[in-house]
Amino acid sequence: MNNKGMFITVEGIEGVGKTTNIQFISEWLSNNNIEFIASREPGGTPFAEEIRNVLLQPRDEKVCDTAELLLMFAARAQHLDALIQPALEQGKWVLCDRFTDATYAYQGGGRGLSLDLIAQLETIVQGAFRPHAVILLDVPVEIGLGRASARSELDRIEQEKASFFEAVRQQYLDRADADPDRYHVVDASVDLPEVQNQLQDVLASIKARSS
Ligand code: Z5A
Repeated sequence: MNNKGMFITVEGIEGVGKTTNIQFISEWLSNNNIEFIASREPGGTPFAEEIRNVLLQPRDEKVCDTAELLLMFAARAQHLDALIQPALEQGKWVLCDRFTDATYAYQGGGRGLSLDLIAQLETIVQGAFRPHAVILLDVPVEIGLGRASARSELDRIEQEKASFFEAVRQQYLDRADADPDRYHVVDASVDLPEVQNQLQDVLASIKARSS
């Protein structure tokens, strides 16, 4: 896969502040005259957004873990083909709210599916393509869930127990530990201006690496 722009993903458990901080990152990119698009997973194209609705809608039927995993990658295949790769090839940066790290964290860490199986699907869908930088917003689970539940109704995955999110958070932290050049862990438990000070440093280092 050919890519000229930078592909940056933002990850973390629920309520960590991804939506809030993606707005801040978008402003930073615009102020630095970097042409970019912002997107999200699951979703990002009309077809992938339909898969998102199927995945997140609360329902009576228990969704089997493998079906959930395959739908995440089905949405991702479409998103990569129709939106992410074309934008990168035009030299744009792509800022994405979640990507495959979320699959390792939620379907691997949270659901307990095999990380090898996820890695195989990652190779099938992405080849060797990986985000250039992953910004991991990290908060203790009780803070994230407290913020998320104060804000809106919980979707199907958000209705999981705290132990599920502990495993999700741990998987994210393990992945960041294993690849410190690509992962930027930001303490998102502090006040928003302090979070954004940390983000500015991270963005400056990613920009320096891109040129
Ligand atoms: N999922 C998966 O399982 N596997 C996959 O491969 C992928 C996804 C790609 C998508 O949800 C769901 O899909 C997600 C994982 C799963 N499921 N769950 N559960 P999403 O990414 O669209 O939404 P989310 O994770 O549920 O995010 P969120 O709830 O929208 O939270 P957020 O965007 O991280 O937070 P926020 O809306 O910016 O902030 C939450 C509140 O906290 C809000 O009121 C803010 O004003 C406040 N906030 C933010 N920062 C601060 C600070 N620093 N201090 C105080 N208050 C703050």
